[in-house]
Formats: sequence, structure tokens, C-alpha cells
Amino acid sequence: SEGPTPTSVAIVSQYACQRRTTIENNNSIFTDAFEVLAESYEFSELEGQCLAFRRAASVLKSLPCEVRRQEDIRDLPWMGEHTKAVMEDILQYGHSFEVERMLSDKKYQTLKLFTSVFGVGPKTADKWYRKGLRSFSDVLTEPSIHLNRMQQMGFLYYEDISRAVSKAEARALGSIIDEAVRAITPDGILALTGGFRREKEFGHDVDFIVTTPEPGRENSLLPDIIERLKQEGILLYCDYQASTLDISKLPCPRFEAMDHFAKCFLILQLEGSKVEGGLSRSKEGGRGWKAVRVDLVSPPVDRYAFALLGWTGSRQFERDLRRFARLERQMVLDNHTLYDKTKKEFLAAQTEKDIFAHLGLEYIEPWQRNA
Ligand code: DCP
Ligand code: MG
Repeated sequence: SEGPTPTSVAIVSQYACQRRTTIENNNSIFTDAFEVLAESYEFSELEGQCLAFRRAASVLKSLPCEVRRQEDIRDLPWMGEHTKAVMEDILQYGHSFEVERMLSDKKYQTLKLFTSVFGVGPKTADKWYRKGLRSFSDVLTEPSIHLNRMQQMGFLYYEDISRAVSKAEARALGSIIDEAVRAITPDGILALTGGFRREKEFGHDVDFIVTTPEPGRENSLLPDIIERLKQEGILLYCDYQASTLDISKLPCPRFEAMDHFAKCFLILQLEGSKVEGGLSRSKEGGRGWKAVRVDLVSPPVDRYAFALLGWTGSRQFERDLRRFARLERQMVLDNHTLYDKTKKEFLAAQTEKDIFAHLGLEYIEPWQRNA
């Protein structure tokens, strides 16, 4: 019993971009609970509390093993009093009373239901709740409610879109988009991004970046792709937003939720015959296709690396990359650029590795960014 004292575990960084986080989560019992509370704070617009639970969850996701005792988290960053109390309940009773209470809370349940519809955010969901609406049929029969086109599609294809997209389905969509790009321009560049690039098994949509080596040509790329998908008869919905990029106004003084690249939010009709192993949804209804959400982003080629890094996620990883750049390097990172405030210059990048190098960070592979 006089053996050496256990060596302290490696220090866990407070920044997700200095941690390697695969899809293997050894602490989902805690992180699932945190996500419920984070979401409820998001509904109440309590951003600070929301972020506290998301940060704590992100730290636990990076751990190589399960947390078993309260002392296991002693040296971890972002473990606040509230977080610790929730973990204590889970360690002691197997579940958190606060989380259980939230899950059976009518308002939480209703906001969760409403925000599961494509085109319905927390604000709209709350407005509907305050009108006394509690179910989809309440919403759809309420005469004072006007649904926009995105929301109409969200309800129309709810059964399909609310079900997870599988890897095989993402791959099939990749081939469809690739074929369209190839037909338009042989030197087109197509990259899978979002959760599927991080090697997640399932996603809520499939995200791609498309561009071309010819500067300026990217402006007609998305409209051409959209036209082809329409010709193929598989375009169910398209919200196209032209580029609003003005290089002279970069970097943006405040981080904005959306970047300025041309992009489109689509719903595509995916034929079961194109998916290896078939569609992930059950065959009820008898139709051989599934409606799937697809996002395409089209940056100019000199912004490609920044766009790829910004759209690969995870959201928490992105947040911490920007926070690290700002606080540790006096740099501003967004989906378009990296600006060094000390040198007063923009730092160019051809690849994601260039950006990590500019930031003085070890390179983190996409599959290690599931923070
Ligand atoms: N993204 C971001 N901030 C936003 C929207 C997107 O940083 N407001 C980035 C990070 C995301 C990526 O874009 O990882 C793709 O967005 P998704 O919402 O599609 O998220 P994921 O692909 O990561 O997950 P999933 O589609 O499985 O829900
Ligand atoms: Mg996605």
C-alpha cells in the first residue's frame, strides 16, 4: 500500500480546439442530461446557463473513460456548482431529478416539439406556446397563424425530415450532388462537411461545400446545381441565398451566426434504390423515397479552407476555435478569414492545417472535432 501516488491525469484544456473528441462518448449519461438543461435555458434565452452546460458536456465528451466518482471531475474545466449538483444526483441515484422534472414539463415538451419542425426556431415556438397551442394539429388549425414556406415544408415532410439521415443516405446524396457538379464544371470542387465529415453515424441533414478554382465562377455554381436537381425532378424545396460577401468589410466586428457565402437550404427526394442497404426509415406509406435536408455552401476558392473549417463543426468546437483565437492569440477567426490584430494583417490559408498552424494549435482531425 506504500506504492507511488497515482500520477495526476493529463490536464484537460478549457478549449475544445485543444482537445480530441471522437464520436465515442463515455459519459453520455451526463451529457444527455446536460443537453436537456442547456436546451431549456436556450428556450428561456438564458445564454450564460445554456453555454455553461454545453461547455461542461463538451469536456466530458473528450474524456477517454467514464466518470465514476465526484473526484474524477475535480481538475476538469467548466465544472460549475449547478453542473456538479446534477452529476452528483446521477452518480448517486442514476438520474437527475431536475432533468426528470424538465422532461415532464409541458412547456419544455411543447417547445421541443415545435422546434423539431424545419423552419421553426425557439422564438416562433414560444409565440405559439403563448397562444395556448400545444400540438401540431393546434398549430395547423389555428386561423391566426401564417406559416412561411419553409415551415409549410417542415410540416409536409415532417415524418421524413425528423428522422435521422444515415451514413449510407449521406453517401448517396454525395453521389447525386457530385454528378450535378461534374456535369456543370469538370474541375468543380465538392467536399462533405458538417457532422458526416466528423464521421458521425447519423445527422439531421447533409452539408456540402462546393466551389471552383476559377474566381467568380462560384457565383453561378449553386443556381446551376439547383437547376439540374430541378430537372432531375428531385428538388422538393429550395431556399437559395446569394453571396453577401464584401471582402473589404472583413473581419466582421461581431461574430455572426451565418456567414456571407452563397448557400442553399434544400429538401431533396432521395430514391431508396440509390441507397446501399435501403432507406433508414421504415417503408410505411409504401413510397420508395425519403425527403432529406441538404445544405450547400459555395465560398470563393481562396476562402475554401476557412469555410470548410467553419462548416465542419461541431458547434462547440467552432465556438472555442474563435474564442481561443481572440483570447489567446489576439486574432479574429470567422468562416471567411483569420485576422491578426497585432500584426494588423490577414493570414491566408489553402488548407485547414494552415489555419491551425497560424493559430499555433496542434492539428485536430475532423473526426476528433466532435466536441
Ligand atoms: N455551424 C455553426 N454555426 C451555425 C450553423 C452551423 O458553426 N449557426 C457549423 C457547425 C456545424 C456545421 O456548420 O457543425 C453544420 O451545421 P449542422 O447544423 O448541420 O450541424 P452538424 O452537421 O454538426 O450536425 P447534424 O446535421 O447532424 O445535426
Ligand atoms: Mg449537418
